[in-house]
Amino acid sequence: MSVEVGIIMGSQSDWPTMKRAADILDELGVPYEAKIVSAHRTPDRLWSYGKEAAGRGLKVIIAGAGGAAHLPGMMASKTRVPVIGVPVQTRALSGVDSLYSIVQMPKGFPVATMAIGEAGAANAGLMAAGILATADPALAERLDAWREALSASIPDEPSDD
Ligand code: RP5
Repeated sequence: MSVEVGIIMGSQSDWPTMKRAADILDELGVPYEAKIVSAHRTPDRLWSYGKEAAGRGLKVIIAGAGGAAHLPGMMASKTRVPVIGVPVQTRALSGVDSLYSIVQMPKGFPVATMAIGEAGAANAGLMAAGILATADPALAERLDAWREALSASIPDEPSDD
């Protein structure tokens, strides 16, 4: 079966954040590919990736970028494959720049925008798994179990430790 989730990011420096999405997909047994595709530094790569995404069998694209974060939106403009955007936390503006760059898409080209940083990347992995689980009962069971385990790990009361 072809890989159905593509994780793309603007730079190698985004990988520590985007790896949180990959970790979740590993935990849930969802195959993925991870690529560096920069809207500014490798625009031709972005164009080819978007042009070929649906034909290659990708079902969801998780796109993370920081600063002037045009990657998720540009990818959404080039493919009908759903794009989940992850605003990478930046030093200068703490990722608010990334968030605003990703979230304010014009009507017609949606990007499902997550929270800033690692929590957003992890949630992007969960969102991608949830989308695939609508047509994959075995994955749906694994995702339900993952969610139940998380709930079960939360203590009833706080401790001083
Ligand atoms: C963006 O610029 C990338 O997504 C990254 O978050 C940011 C900084 O990139 P580097 O200068 O660290 O390569 O395009």
